[in-house]
Amino acid sequence: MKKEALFVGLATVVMLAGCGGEAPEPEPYGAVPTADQLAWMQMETNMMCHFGPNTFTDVEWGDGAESESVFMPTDLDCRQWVDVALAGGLKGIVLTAKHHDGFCLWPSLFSRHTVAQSPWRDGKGDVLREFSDACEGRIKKGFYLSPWDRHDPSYGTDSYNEVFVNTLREVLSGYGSVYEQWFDGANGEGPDGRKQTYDWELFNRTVKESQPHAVVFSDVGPGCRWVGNEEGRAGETCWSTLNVAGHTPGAGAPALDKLTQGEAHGAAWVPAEADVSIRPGWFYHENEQPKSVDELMEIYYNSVGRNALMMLNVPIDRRGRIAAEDSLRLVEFRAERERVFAHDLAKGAIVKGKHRKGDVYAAKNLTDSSYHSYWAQDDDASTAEAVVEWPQAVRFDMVVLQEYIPLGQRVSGFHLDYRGQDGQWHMLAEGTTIGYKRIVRTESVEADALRLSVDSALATPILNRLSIYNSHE
Ligand code: FUL
Repeated sequence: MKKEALFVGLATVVMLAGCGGEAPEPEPYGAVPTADQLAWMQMETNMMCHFGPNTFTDVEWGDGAESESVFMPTDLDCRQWVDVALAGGLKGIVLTAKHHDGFCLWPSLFSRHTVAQSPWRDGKGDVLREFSDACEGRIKKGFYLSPWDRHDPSYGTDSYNEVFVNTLREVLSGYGSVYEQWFDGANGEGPDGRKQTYDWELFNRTVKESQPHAVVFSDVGPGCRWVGNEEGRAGETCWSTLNVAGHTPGAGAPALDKLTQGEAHGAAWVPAEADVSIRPGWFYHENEQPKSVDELMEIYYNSVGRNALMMLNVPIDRRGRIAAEDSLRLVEFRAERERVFAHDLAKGAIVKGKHRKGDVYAAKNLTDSSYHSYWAQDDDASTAEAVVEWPQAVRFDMVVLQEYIPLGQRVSGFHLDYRGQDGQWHMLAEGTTIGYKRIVRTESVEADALRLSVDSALATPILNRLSIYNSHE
């Protein structure tokens, strides 16, 4: 390089650093999601399917003594499951490869309680194969495996952990990529009342070896955690962080309210997954009916709207398909979500707010369509304020907020005010955590401005979205 060119280059660097320019990116705070956890959270809603001998014996928990011959779907069509999930706007499907009865939906070499011992497809069938072929290129798939096995005679002895890991390995290495591995924490009694001490360390290691990108669900993660109830309800306060050291799934799990709320400053990033069934039971029972759209919307607001992933179980019937009424309900559920969130009133409005030095951190990032642009404050801030203004008053009753979680979850208190027709500010709502997503339902108001105030935060607040809707439009 010529001497003059070097000088000009250096001068430019000095100039940029000295005046103008922008503040460096804020540092991440505390535990943060991995790329896989972030992609998982962005799915927002996914589906679970319970299917197995219980589907045919009409119970919720098989005892492992059921004859394999009961497993006899008359018209299995896994492509239909995928069609239904996609029509419902759900982004993945987790299938019960093995429930508490121990029956394997694939011809496992480590069990004599499997599809291979059933008359279905002359003992040559493999539900996991048909399921994974149906998902390929269309939707993400995952598996539920219950370590509690009421069939395996070794349950309750050390050797059972090895048996379980062998079946786990078959499932995770034989059917292509898996986005989520679902471990039920149930730990019931085996033969003679024996209890199993699960080797979670070994189970998690096995998942990591076969499916390094899979997010592992259990009461305490490591990928994501149980929300602490089976109603699809996260806490009003819901941190994606939790102190899991010293805890195990099942009896060793943290108290239920800790699972529902997470913990501020928790050392691990283990976001909540809110599992719930579209019907009263997890398995198909002819006399049960799916929940109404209103009930599903309530669950959606209480899970996705409170920083959790919604996992909606839709049972497979005796034909091996999703019943027409459930499928219709899912289409209606999707249509209702699309209706409510069709028109973001914050788009095109004027958004102002103090921000960290540099246009790249401005408040307008709250209303653009990019996930990775955000509104940030100086490093020492723990509060923030943004105002959205319209030239003419608008009516709304819902506000959606998102924190930029790749840099951690921070906000612990916020409130919203609106400026009414009297020109005065009025309190509209208040809340604690935001996290990946917070949906705030409010009274219906007419306003020419909305103000978001972050009142407290564990570290300087960083938000990437503020949207405003009128759900009664
Ligand atoms: C629970 C199980 O006992 C239920 O049968 C169901 O599978 C649910 C998703 O998890 O722990």
